[in-house]
Amino acid sequence: MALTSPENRLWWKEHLHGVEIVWISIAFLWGLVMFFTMIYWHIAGEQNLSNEAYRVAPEEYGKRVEAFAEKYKVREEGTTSIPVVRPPAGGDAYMFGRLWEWWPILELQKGQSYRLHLSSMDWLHGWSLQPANINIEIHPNYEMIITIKPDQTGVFGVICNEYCGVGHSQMVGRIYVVD
Ligand SMILES: [Cu+2]
Repeated sequence: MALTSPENRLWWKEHLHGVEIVWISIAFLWGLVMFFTMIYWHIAGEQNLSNEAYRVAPEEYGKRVEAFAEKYKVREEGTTSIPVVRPPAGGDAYMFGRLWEWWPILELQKGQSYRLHLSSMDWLHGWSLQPANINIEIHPNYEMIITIKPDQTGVFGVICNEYCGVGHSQMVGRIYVVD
């Protein structure tokens, strides 16, 4: 009974029944199978993104994104004059999320790869690229970097998929992919 202390307190020296050994072995081996399946599927199934994460202060990240937008801006769009930024092919692209927008708009070239830096200025947001359905959680103080290579032209939407307040549903960004 569990209410009284066991006779033999050295539980790890207790005799194990054969059937217990079998169950423990099966569970352990199955755990190993699932662990290696995760690694295998990451590579073979291209299921999860390989990303890098670095610590960064939001103010500092914001300055880098603004400098990036300033340098490569090609035009402005909308009533809020949001810059459309065209980073050099093969280079770095930056975007941040904040209450309640994704900034700036990016214009990428099809077939070129980019290191896309993402972070939040204030709160937890979810960077969700549609319709490609690529999803990354965006935290303040962390800079996530994913390598992307757009394989089709078009207009892609970025929505926020982590509820972040009253403006959450209006938190829509954009990425253009051109030839
Ligand atoms: Cu959000």
